Amino acid sequence: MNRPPHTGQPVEVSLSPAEGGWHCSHLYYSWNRDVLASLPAEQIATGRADVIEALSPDAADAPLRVQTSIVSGHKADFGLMLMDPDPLKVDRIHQRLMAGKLGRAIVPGYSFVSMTEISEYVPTVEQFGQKLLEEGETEDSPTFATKVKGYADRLVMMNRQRLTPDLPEWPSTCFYPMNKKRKVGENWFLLSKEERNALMSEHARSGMAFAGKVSQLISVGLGLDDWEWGVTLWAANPEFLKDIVYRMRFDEASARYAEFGPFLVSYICTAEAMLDHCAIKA
Ligand code: 76R
Repeated sequence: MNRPPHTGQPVEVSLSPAEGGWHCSHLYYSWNRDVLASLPAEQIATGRADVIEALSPDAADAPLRVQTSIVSGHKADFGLMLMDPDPLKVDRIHQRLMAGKLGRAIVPGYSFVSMTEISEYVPTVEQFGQKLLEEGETEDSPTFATKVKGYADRLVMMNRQRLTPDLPEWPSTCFYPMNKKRKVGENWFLLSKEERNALMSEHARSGMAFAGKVSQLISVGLGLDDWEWGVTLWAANPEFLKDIVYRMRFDEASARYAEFGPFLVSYICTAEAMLDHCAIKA
């Protein structure tokens, strides 16, 4: 990329998040059946190959994460979740889809652009130790040191997973954008850090009750898109998606302060399986 001209202090120019995180796009598309019906059979056959190639997670220039899914309901026919340190690598998938032989039949629907990050509410090792002391542990007990060390080790893994996530193998996924309210009397951003910490800690506890059933990724849309956060959930069974979202409605952080955008539920598959499912055939 060309470096933009700048004046004053030289600044480091880079498109990759400085914290080591990734750009993340959630993209949703539908098929235009009128256009499909007008295409000659060989164009559909080569077009299918174009889509499969564009969405191949193994292609040399593919973003580091490429996930295709079949969307339930009328909001879209298929969805993509793409992640890479380079936002243009992510965007290129969209352009390749549109430039392929089926491009005219693919209708972009909803998109959400965000980045991975480590939330400011993840307890530090010190805060974790402090909490243990408040819960009755003593600093000289052998369990205290073991628990603190255990958390410090887990934290390294958890931070890596937040910034550069491995996508779970589970088949059901759900995405929705959300804001924290800024209303007179109910303004998340005017709460003290202590108040927000307490609410987020209640939130995290109810999330952890779903360990082994639901996995989540919170990506940030602040400054990048219309909503502040993107919530991606993966579940071993779609029923768990409803269960966790219902449960969290009762957390004060959600009940009082959360606002939600559209929900998109989908089922992860290969590009080929998505094309078959959508009956894209010559
Ligand atoms: O990152 C961590 O796992 C530490 C604890 C934690 C944080 C900091 C956590 C845990 N979340 C955090 C931050 Mn969450 N989360 C949501 C939603 O539908 C709703 O009501 C809200 C949407 C779900 C379903 C969910 C699930 N979380 C956040 C933030 C960022 C706030 C900020 O930075 O200002 C948002 C917007 C948010 C929303 N959360 C968990 C879960 C689950 C399942 C967990 C447990 C994680 C685990 O066990 O791995």
